[in-house]
Amino acid sequence: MCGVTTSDAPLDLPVDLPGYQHVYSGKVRDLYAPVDSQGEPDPDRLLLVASNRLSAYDWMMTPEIPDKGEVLTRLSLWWFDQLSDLVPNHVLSTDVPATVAGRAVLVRKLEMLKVEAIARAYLTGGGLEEYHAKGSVSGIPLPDGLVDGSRLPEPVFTPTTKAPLGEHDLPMTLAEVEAELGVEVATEVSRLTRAILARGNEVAAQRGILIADTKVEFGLAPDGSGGLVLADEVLTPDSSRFWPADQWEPGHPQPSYDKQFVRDWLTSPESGWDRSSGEAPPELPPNVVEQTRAKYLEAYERLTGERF
Ligand code: Q0Z
Repeated sequence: MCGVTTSDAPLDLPVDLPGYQHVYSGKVRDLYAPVDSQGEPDPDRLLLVASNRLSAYDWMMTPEIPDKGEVLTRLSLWWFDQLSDLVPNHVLSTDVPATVAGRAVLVRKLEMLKVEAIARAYLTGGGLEEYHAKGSVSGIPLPDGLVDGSRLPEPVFTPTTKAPLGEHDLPMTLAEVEAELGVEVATEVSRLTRAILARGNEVAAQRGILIADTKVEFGLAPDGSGGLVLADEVLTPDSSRFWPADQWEPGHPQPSYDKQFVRDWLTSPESGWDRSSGEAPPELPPNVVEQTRAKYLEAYERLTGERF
C-alpha cells in the first residue's frame, strides 16, 4: 500500500495535443512523442510536460497549484544553463504547443539509465535511517555525531533503483550500479551527480536556500556518441529537498521550502484529516494553495534573480 492515490480522478488529465501522442504519465509530469504526418512517433524526440499537480504524504492534492509546472520548467532550464560546463543536457527547444507553453520542453530521446542518481549534501530521510543503523550512507562511512539535518563533509552518491509508478525506490550499492552500468559509466554518474549538487549548493546558499539532496536522471545518446546526457528536470523542489537557509537547525526535521504550508495545514486540526486513516486528504483551502504557489515563485526568483 504505497501507491500514490488521488481523492478523485487525476487532476489535469494529460491534455490532448494535436501532433503529439501521449506516451506516459508520472505523478506530476506527462510525456508525449511528436508524431509525423503518417502518425508515426518521432524516434528521436520527446515532449516533457510539467503539470501543476502536487503530492504530499504520498497523496495527490486537489486543487492544483497554479503556475507550478511553468515555475519548475523554467527553473530546470535555468539550471541546465548553470550546469552546461559540467554536463550536456537533453533540451532541444522550448517551441511547444500553446496549450502547454512555458511548462513543456522538447527533448532528445535518450536511452535512460535504469538507476536513480541521487546525491546528498545534508543528512535526512532515508540517508539518516541508514546512518543510525550502520554509521554509513550507501556504504560510505560517515563521521560520528551527525543528526537530522547535519551537513555532510562532502556530497555522497546514494543511488536507488527506479521502481514502477506507485512503488518506492530501493537503495543500491555502488557495486550494484557498476554491475548495471559498467564501472566506467557508474563512476561518471557518481562524480557528475555529486558535482551537480555541489554546484547547486554554491549558487543556492548565496540566495538563502540549502539543497539537502537531489535526484537526477541521465541518459546515453542513442547515436553511440558515448557520453552521459543530463535529462528530465534538475534541481527543482520536486526533485530535491530545498530548505530555507535561515531556518536550518540540525537536530530535527527541517521545514520544506515548498510544501510546508500544505503539510502544516494537513496535519493541523483545521484540516480534520487523520494521516493514518487511509482516507484521502480534503481539498486544500485557497490560502494554502496561494501560499504554496508563492513559495514556488519565490524559489524561482531567489535562485535565478529573475522575476517569474
Ligand atoms: C523521462 C518522466 C513522465 C516526465 C522517460 N530525454 C529523455 N529520453 C528518454 N526518456 C526520457 C527522457 Cl527525459 C524519460 N522519464 C521520466 C516520466 C513524465 C518524465 F511521465 N521517462
